Amino acid sequence: MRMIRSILFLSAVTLALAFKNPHYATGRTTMVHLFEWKWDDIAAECERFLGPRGFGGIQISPPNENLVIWSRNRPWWERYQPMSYRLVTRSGNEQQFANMVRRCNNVGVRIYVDAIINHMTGTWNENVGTGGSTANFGNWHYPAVPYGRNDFNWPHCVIQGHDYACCADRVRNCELSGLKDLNQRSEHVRTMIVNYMNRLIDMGVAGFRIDAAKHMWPSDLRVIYDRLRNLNTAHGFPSGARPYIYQEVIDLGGEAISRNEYTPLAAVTEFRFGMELSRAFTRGNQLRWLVNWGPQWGLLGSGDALTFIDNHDNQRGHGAGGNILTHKRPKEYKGAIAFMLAHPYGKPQLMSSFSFHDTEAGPPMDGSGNIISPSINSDNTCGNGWVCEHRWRQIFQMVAFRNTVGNTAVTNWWDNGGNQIAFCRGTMGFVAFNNENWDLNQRLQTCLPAGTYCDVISGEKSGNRCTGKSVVVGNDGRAQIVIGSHEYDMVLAIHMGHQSRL
Ligand code: QV4
Ligand code: CA
Repeated sequence: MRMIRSILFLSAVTLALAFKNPHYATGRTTMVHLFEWKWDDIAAECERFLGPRGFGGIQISPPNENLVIWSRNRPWWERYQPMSYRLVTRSGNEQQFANMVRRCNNVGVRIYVDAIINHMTGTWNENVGTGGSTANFGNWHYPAVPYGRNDFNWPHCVIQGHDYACCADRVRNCELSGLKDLNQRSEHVRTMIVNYMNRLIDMGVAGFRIDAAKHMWPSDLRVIYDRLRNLNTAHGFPSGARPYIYQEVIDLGGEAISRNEYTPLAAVTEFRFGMELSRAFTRGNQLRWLVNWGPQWGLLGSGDALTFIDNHDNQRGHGAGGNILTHKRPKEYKGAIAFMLAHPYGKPQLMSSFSFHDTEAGPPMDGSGNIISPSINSDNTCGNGWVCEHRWRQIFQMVAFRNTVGNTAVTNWWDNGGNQIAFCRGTMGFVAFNNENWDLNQRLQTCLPAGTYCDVISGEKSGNRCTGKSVVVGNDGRAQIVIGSHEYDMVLAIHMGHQSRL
């Protein structure tokens, strides 16, 4: 009896953890959302930058066919209007997709697919997909899947703003801004979705972002997840590995639907994370309070949380929660990103954007709507309208910091009682932040062996010297740490990796 009970207990634990492992290559910790990138460009970026720099994975834009919306000049959000599960979009076709996944996996970088399985397109005047498919909106007919009337939720209704507070069933069974709402209790719908996701798994992807997960019943999602195949061992995954699944549930509190309904299934996007850190790094809160950052702040358990500062929605005022830091406030943004990457809580995701003024505008494109590739400048930053935050030194160097410090704990927390803080990660790394109007100039414990280290924020190691600040650690582990309030960045970071240690 006791044995049966412990077997049952163990299998419940394994089930709960099953979809929460990103299956990064050894020593990697961080993924980046390459928003609206083309597959060929991603493959090249894996080989020339992400692989060598130790990135763990990439969230890609939805790979399935979407409605072409010229009446709005091809907004970025047309990709959230599915026409079919054919792998043809402005990012590339099926062959280019397969090629990207193989080339990225070969250099240790995993691919995570943004899966839109809650709905199909809304009704529009135009009616051709990126793969040439058409639909009959009035009949809820999507022949390229195929879906028909019986595959959608009835009676027809549209989610109203106040539904989020009162009515979970309406949030899940009505349309999200007019997008035709699939019924995931339909056996045919389940089969079509599972076939789509399994095809991607066979092609070597490592997992999925579940778009609009809040708008689907957890019990239906569980059936779908359980039918997914294990990751493809021919792409280097261990046998028996389940896909990594992180569900988009925006839960800032006070709604009928809670993120806790989804954590028993798989990981969840933790939107409170970026909201709180944005507030702290814009001085809406003092950095010293971050001493107990994590669940004590009302955040999810660390293993359940996909963490980020901004995403493709809230960086442009879509979705929920305003005042999120983005690349448009670089000093504060890099501070918040550095804290995310230096602190052990959560599984971090970086945002990599195209620049925009118009919040609806699509990616850089030519007159025919083709996406223009990012160019790479001599200083390794991007051009042609691409921001490429992941190529900012202060950001990619902190990815290396996180990889180096591994599972070490936060120790030797120091603060000035306000907006200057510092801490060690075991004996592997040290980081300091100055978000005051005056300089930080303190002799602090770095927990590192005596020696000279290059600060990876103000510069980098070049041969046997530092292009930015050097930090000399004494035999007692202490070093003089200086971050002027008018410096370009508010962070200083040193660690045991070859990028920092002289
Ligand atoms: C319009 C009207 C509606 C009307 C409808 C009638 O606004 O009132 O009912 O026409 O046809 C676009 C337009 C929107 C339009 C809609 C329907 O912006 O005006 O409705 O299409 O055709 C992205 C954008 C949306 C966009 C959608 C589809 O953000 O603006 O809608 O793509 O193209 C909640 C959810 C959360 C969601 C978030 C944005 O809980 O799940 O809102 N986040 C995800 C994605 C997001 C995406 C979707 C979900 C939908 O991250 O990018 O929405 O797939 O918080
Ligand atoms: Ca729904």
